Amino acid sequence: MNQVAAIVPNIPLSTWYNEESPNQVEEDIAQLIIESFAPDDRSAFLQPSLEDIPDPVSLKGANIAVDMLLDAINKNKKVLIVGDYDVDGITSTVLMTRFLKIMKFSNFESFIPNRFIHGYGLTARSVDEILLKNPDLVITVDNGITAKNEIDRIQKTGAKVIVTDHHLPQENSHPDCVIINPKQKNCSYPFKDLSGVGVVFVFLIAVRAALRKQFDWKEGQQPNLLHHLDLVAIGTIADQVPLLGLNRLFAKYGLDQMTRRIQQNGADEFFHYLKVFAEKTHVRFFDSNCIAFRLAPMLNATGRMKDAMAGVGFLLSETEQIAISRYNYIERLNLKRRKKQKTMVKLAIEQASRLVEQKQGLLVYDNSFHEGLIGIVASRLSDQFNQPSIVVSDSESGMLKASARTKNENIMEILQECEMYLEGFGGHVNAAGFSIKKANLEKFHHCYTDVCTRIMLNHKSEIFKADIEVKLEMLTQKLIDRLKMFEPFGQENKKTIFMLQAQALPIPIVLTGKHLKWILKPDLEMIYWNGVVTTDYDSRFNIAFTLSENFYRGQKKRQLIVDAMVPS
Ligand SMILES: [Mn+2]
Repeated sequence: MNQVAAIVPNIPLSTWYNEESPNQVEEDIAQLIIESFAPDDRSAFLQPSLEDIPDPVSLKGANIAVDMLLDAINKNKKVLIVGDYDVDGITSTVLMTRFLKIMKFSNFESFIPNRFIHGYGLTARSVDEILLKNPDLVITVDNGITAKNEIDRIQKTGAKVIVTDHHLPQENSHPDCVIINPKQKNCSYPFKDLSGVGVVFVFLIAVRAALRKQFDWKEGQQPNLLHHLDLVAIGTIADQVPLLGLNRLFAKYGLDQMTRRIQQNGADEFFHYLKVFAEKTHVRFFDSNCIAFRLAPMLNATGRMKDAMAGVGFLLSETEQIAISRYNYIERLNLKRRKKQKTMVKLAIEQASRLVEQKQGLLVYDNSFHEGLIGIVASRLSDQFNQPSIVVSDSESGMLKASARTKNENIMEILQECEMYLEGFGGHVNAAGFSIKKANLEKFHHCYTDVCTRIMLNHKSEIFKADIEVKLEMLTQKLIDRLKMFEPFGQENKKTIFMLQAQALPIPIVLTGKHLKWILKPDLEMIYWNGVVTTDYDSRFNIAFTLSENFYRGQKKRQLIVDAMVPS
């Protein structure tokens, strides 16, 4: 963010601060933040309640899928759960598995395609593997919505298929089977943005309601699905779906539950993984950062480096001993992943540095790049160079695979303009992937940099938008405590970016040669990661920052984490 020309707050101090009632500052700020959300989303911050989970009767396909699953359970038919190799897919698979285990049903298996053996997702080779297992009923979780041909092939053997997914359906690849996906046509489930594991959870609510009719459960006998929100929270946060509405509810209650579980003595069935993870990583409470930066990368490393079933196995560990040995295995994969990633990032940055002066839009390729890590590396380039970034690798299929990331530009629009060189692409506004023939790479590269250069000419020197302007003396512990009501933070519920005008700053301490730290008060610090060193700290600055708390050696400090700093 070095090219920031000015910082502008959405809500300037003069529009909200009332000097006559300064005691209300925390409440006023909390109110401003609540009002920044759409009216429908506000209540989830005030009194979020699990009672608010909408009834799955409106979930299209759920009724018939419930009958199919209960029929399989009652007749002891062979059930196969087919997951996806990322954290959402892993937790979805584990949630289905836990449920069947609780039902004392054992004639099932789970399978996640191994990208090194079967390719990515439900490929022809995945179907070969599925058919070898002779299933009567296949349930896909977090995948399947675009696998029409593959699912046709499974159904031709007489097996039945239920697709549960949350990805966007495409008209020409829509499977011809029972589908549960809030994004499909004519589904009136009110909440559309569920993760894959969220969809499974809501489906299981419907299954349990049907079971309640079948069995005469006494108080306390029926399976309590709410005990399994740990998995829903992990998948929801890791998949970066908007953390609002129902997703926020799942994440908030799931994280609270996880924290409570590691504080108890011993672990209940299913939760050995949690205790072991917390002990090994010295985690004392769970928040979205802990999931996004510690647990999710570990679980992802299994699918990226080896086999996502190792992640499933870890989450299902039956004893503490088993959990420890599986943790150690996964942590080794994760270290391998980090090492490989470090080498890739270094190479990618070297290449990018040579390109950066020429045209807008970065694209790097090396035949040593690991296909499973190109997305992470593209994110790093986009963070560092603040430009659309594409990382290309060889792949098993012989085609090149690429991952693209942007911050301010719409990558899908950029790719559309160069579509003629691509073999297929898909994704979201700021993240996409595509495959391309090696012979087309150079032509695509030209097209892409031309498009980026044209688009980015329009916003050369940037205005950094902050949310609320405050004064330094407002940044109290009381404010930090009040803002905790907005946790967990994530997609579409980001930490508030404050802005303040500083008159004169003390000389900063330079940490490890590149980070800056100011001690503003004994318990208040300001940190600027990779901060730009200027010598003129006695001038006035506009500073954009988020507020944090830091615990170090038993001491609690308030921290301002700087996003941008501009002389005013
Ligand atoms: Mn997903």
